[in-house]
Amino acid sequence: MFKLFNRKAQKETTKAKVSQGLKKTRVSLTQRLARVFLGQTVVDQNIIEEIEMVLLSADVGVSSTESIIQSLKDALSEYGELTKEQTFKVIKNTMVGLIKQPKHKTKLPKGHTKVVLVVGVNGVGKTTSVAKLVKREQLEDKKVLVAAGDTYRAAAVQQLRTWCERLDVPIVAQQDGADPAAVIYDALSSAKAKKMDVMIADTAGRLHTQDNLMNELEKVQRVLKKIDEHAPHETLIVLDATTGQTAFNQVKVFSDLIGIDGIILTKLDGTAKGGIIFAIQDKLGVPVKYIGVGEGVDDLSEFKPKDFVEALFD
Ligand SMILES: Nc1nc2c(ncn2[C@@H]2O[C@H](COP(=O)(O)OP(=O)(O)O)[C@@H](O)[C@H]2O)c(=O)[nH]1
Ligand SMILES: [Mg+2]
Repeated sequence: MFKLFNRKAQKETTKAKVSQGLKKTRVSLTQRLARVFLGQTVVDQNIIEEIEMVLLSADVGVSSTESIIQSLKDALSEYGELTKEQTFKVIKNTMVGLIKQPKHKTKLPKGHTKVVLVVGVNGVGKTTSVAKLVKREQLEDKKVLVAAGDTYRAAAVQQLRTWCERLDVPIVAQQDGADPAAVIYDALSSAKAKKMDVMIADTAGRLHTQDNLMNELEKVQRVLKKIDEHAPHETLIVLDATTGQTAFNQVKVFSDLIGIDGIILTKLDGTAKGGIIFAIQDKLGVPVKYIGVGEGVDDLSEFKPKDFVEALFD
């Protein structure tokens, strides 16, 4: 009962955090859209063009913007004129429709340890996201073990250790320069021996070359399969929403070489260009699974298109 209450309270908090985190994008988007309507109650062709500019400047992306504009044109020709409210409604509905929902994951058999591999370039928020994912699993009463797969920088293991101490979860780590595949392999063996529900592995974002990094991640995936042929069950790429277009190239490189199941889009709280989420879904076809809206462990939310769009406008 208490737990149920806790979870409900947690959901409310998360909702508020998402709304707070999207404030910059919301203010930019809605204020600029409202300005387009200043003194007018109906939409005509000129206004539609101005709306197009606002959407593009929020990084919604060319083809997503085109879809939204087409919906507005269709609605306009059907109804002759549109109020501001009707216009917002068309924009919101089209935005929700643009986002493909991830296909349902097959449930793991009971007693199986789920393996989650967190990848991405340096500084995007991988280690912080690992901590946030741990917290989410804990709220679901899952037992979690963390693997310190970023052995490239000394500070990386310490940063993860600090999080794990705070969250009170076991961590498997070795000295700097250790083979990440060996660390993560050990971590999964240990997680299985301890009957953990989930093992989450942090990884390095930079090596001497990109080829090195990809080879290393490939090796990690390969050795995990020696223990569980289906592992990793999820390879998630972390992207920094404030970096704009470069994020697209990162997904392309990682997904071509190691395969990606989903995206964690971080730092949405730090940008007015949260519209990038539409461009990502549209262009990459890789689902956004979580969004990061702050530096704390509670600042991660499952990405739900409808809630996201509501938060963008309300
Ligand atoms: N504002 C904000 N900062 C974040 C978020 N996620 C991570 N950070 C910060 O980004 C910086 C780099 O994060 P870190 O997890 O070390 O990145 P890594 O190099 O990919 O492991 C840290 O200062 C984090 O606190 C987020 O969603 N919002
Ligand atoms: Mg890190």
